[in-house]
Amino acid sequence: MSHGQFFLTTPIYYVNAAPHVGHAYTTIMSDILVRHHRQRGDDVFFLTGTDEHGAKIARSAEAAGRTPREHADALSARFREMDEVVGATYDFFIRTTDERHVAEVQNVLSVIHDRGDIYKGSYGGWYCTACETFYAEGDLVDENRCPIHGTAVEWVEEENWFFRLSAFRDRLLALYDENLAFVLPSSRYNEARRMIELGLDDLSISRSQISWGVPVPWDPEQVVYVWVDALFNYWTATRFAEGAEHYWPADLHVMGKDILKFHAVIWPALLMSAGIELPKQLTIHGYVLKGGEKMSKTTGNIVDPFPFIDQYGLDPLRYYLTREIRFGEDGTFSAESFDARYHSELANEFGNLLNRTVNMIGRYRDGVVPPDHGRDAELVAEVDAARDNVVAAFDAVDPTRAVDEIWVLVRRLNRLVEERAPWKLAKDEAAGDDLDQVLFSLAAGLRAVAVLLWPVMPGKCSDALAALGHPAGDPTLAQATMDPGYAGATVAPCPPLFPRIEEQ
Ligand code: ME8
Repeated sequence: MSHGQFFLTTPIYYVNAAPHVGHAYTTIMSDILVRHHRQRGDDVFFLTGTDEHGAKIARSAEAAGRTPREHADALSARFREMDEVVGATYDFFIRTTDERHVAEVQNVLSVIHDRGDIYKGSYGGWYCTACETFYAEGDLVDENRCPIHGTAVEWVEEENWFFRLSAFRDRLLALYDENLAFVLPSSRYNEARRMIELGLDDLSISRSQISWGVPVPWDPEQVVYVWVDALFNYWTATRFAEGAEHYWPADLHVMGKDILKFHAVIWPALLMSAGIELPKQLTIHGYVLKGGEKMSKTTGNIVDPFPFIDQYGLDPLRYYLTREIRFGEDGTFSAESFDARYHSELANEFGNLLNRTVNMIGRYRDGVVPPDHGRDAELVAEVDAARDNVVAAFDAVDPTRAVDEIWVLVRRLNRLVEERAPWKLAKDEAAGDDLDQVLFSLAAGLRAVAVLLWPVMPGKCSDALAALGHPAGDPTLAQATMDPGYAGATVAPCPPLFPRIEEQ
């Protein structure tokens, strides 16, 4: 197994409103990816944070009767709280109002300016403040509405500093040609490549009419366009977070499809200009929908994750999001499908099987995992294959497929218990070795399941491993095997992992 470095980022979220399931989704998927990499022995750096400058934040602060700084402090804290509630094991939380970030953004922009890639020009266009971006007339819906938020755009005209994005077309195309996996999934790679092929307009990278931002170093009357300020967070964090310098370039930027262009086109061009090494890969996921529509802080169509955590616990939410919403595609969050997966998959297929196994080992073998008589070679191969398939799914940045692979094993173990009926073997004195074997196979198979599933449900899988007599501590991938040395472990009966939830 390769041991390497793994630097993963989430988008830095706008502090215009409180987090919802959409943000929790990106952060949870990212957390699952980094936990898996830690299991493989990789040296992980997991970066997240908040995007705190720009007109969008200034206006929401005003509406809340606060200064932008007070507003950013209050809402950035809410995002940190979300991280804690969803179990995100980030290594550093960056805020773009951090003076160290501001200084680094100014330095790097000066480099781009010195290279001759920035010039002064005037610009007029339709601006959506919720997106913090200009739209071409043809992209608007209902004549003057933003295609993402459906809110009215504004005509903004000013003299700004421009980045020569158009000059990077060929270099960007070369990047895409050399690295066919630069953007995942391939449909998003194609979409980004098409944007570049069609030709790129230069990008206005400063604003004169707002003051809440990073001052342009050579023209402090203007502030840096919030997206440029924000994109650089991935790099600036490695400049000032303690011990983080060696992690650049990022291995994986994770994000939703709404911000593809910024990351797949503008970001690499800015880095090329600044002479900074490019990130290795971007992975783009779909939207978590509510009632068929994208959740959005701006439109208020949201699902609050916290009540689901209160009712079912955190790990079921992490599991549900991974399994129900195919990574890379849009998917609908609904209370009904949540409840159905909780009861049929978690409570019945996984939780019940664990309880039955532990109880049978208690009843028939005094709580000690019996020896492996080597009669289940097929299952040994299946567990090895499941582990390899999970690794391959994570290499392809597909946590949904990883869980699907694990679930094949869960169902296999459920069939095993029905086919071999240990309760019948227990009545037959001549079947002692057969009973040993099925109990060993069930316990060792479940142990492998809990190890593989641990990045998705760290709390519940740790409980399962404790019940199975596995030593405490974060499990490593190498422990997902049918190791005969596991025999002799002492199981510990536990309450149901996923208690039934009565409808309220
Ligand atoms: O765009 N489904 O911040 P943001 C899935 N500050 N993911 C969702 C989602 C949904 N319904 N809603 C939000 C910004 N997300 C910028 C980013 S990065 C340099 C700057 C997730 O608060 C998804 O990851 O609008 C999406 O890309 C991100 O939140 C947008 O968060």
